[in-house]
Amino acid sequence: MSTAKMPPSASALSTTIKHHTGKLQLNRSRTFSAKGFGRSSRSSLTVSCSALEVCVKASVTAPNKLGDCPFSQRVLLTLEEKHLPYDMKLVDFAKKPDWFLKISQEGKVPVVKIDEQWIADSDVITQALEERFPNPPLVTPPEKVSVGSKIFSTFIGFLKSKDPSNGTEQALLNELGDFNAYLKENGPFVNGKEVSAADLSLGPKLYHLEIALGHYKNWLVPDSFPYLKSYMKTIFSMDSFVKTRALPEDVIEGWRPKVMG
Ligand SMILES: N[C@@H](CCC(=O)N[C@@H](CS)C(=O)NCC(=O)O)C(=O)O
Repeated sequence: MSTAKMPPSASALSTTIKHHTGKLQLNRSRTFSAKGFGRSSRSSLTVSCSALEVCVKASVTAPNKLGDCPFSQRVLLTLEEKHLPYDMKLVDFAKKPDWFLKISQEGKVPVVKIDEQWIADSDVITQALEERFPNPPLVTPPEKVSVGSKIFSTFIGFLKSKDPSNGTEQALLNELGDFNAYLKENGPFVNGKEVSAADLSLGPKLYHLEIALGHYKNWLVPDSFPYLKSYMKTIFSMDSFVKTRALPEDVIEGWRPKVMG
């Protein structure tokens, strides 16, 4: 976990984009609305609060735009779905600024400042956000957390493969088929009717899969997986997803070294 302090202003090599429409909800025994302090039935206190700082990858194809990191999008989706205001700091990966390398020792995004501490890794960040800002809850029950968890690695295996018959496509089809069958029985989301943390992790990965395999392998998710296709359509059209998604051109550029290498 990275815990260094960031200087007050962002470096010339980064851009800050503000998303301040949300309110923070802190866990309390009573609920008061912000206006007039009327009581409501929920166990939280709603207060306006300063924005959380989040470092993400900058676009390589368009100035001052979010880049192509699925782990960063997962964190941004969590912030959006929890209605938390945030300032997005775009990090230029071609020349990572010193202030960023001080707060992220591995030089990786995302990193988020929570309670004056910089936290790295989307697993750790989303867990910390859930604990610090529990409303609305996005928890996926432990027995469902690993659903679809092998899709991303099998997608990368297939994307990188040069030999069409080496089994990597079939490995991906097996994972996607299992997930399609799971959604048929348990969907429309991983935890049933409501979006939860598992969907916010899987959604950006499936977005990368669709764009990268479409571009580099002319490959589409088969029609024989209708529940998966419908899942992808639903997640990709959520307001929070549209607001936080990478440009397709950036996704394509981001995967190019893996495909060529
Ligand atoms: N396990 C980490 C992975 C983060 C990660 O790999 N981020 C990539 C961008 S998507 C990165 O920052 N790579 C550093 C680099 O390419 O220089 C997480 O879940 O946050």
